Amino acid sequence: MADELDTALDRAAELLRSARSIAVLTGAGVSAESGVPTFRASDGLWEGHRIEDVATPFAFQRNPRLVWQFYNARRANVGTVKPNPGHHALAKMEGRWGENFTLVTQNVDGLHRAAGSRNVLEVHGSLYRTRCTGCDEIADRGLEPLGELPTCPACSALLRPDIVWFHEPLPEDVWEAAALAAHRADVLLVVGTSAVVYPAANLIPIARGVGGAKPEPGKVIEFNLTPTEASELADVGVYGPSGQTLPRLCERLGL
Ligand code: BJW
Ligand code: ZN
Repeated sequence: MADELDTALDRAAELLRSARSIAVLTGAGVSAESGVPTFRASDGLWEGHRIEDVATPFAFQRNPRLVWQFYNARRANVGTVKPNPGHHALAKMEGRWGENFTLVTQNVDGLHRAAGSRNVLEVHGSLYRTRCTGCDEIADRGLEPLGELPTCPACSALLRPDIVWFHEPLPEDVWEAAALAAHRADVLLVVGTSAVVYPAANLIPIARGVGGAKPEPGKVIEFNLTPTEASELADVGVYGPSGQTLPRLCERLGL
């Protein structure tokens, strides 16, 4: 088993050494070792509610208090956690590839930036920000407690978390930048995501050039505990906790 992991890490390092442009897609698994719960683990519930029942615009219309309870609990949790060695390894890699390294994250916890990553595209929004349901103003509120039904200082309308819920479009400029990074990438790392949520999961076929969109298909390397929906399109699968496997990859790259 250890041999299999070593072989996969060797192959991953070899692909990366010859890559000019790298994109990364991360999901909740990269933050699991920091103590942030993932979405689709065996219980996968928040106080008995499925994520699909609290993370939609319809849920917010129906019961904004419940939805704010969910997000205030998540904001409080994120205030107690720190980036783990997996986040730090990705920040180190950006140091080596510079502007040719783009980190696309589905996470809303801010831990990649806290680890020092700079070129970060948050495609599902951020727990740090609020958006006004009246005037649309977006504000960075850090992790300060926001109360049960926070309102806009400018127009008094109800605030919502600046998070992309199911049935909502991703922010267009952020999504376009993410798709371009995947299209340009020689290698895409897919880290800690079940790859079942779209359009984020489409970055994998985009990087591969499925449909003939790229002269030279990009390589895909998956880092997860287990194979996922992404595995079929992956050239290499590195299975183990990303807080351990990503630092081992960095060692092989001399970082
Ligand atoms: C480790 C580890 C360790 C653990 N080391 N690994 C039917 C078919 C296809 C699509 C749809 C459909 N019905 C609806 C849709 C569309 C829908 C969708 O994709 N649904 C699917 C579930 C089927 N998508 C949308 O609605 C999107 N919008 C959209 O399509 O808009 C269209 C539109 C256009 C124009 C106008 C209007 C609309 C929006 C999607 C937004 C998703 N948002 C969420 C909630 C955010 C709320 C919040 O955070 O509070 O984002 S859903 C939730 O899932 C969250 C995550 O970012 C996202 C992805 O989850 P992730 O990160 O992959 O986590 P997990 O838990 O699933 O996986 C963790 C993985 O880590 C596992 O694999 C573990 O093994 C691994 N792991 N420990 C390494 N130590
Ligand atoms: Zn307002």
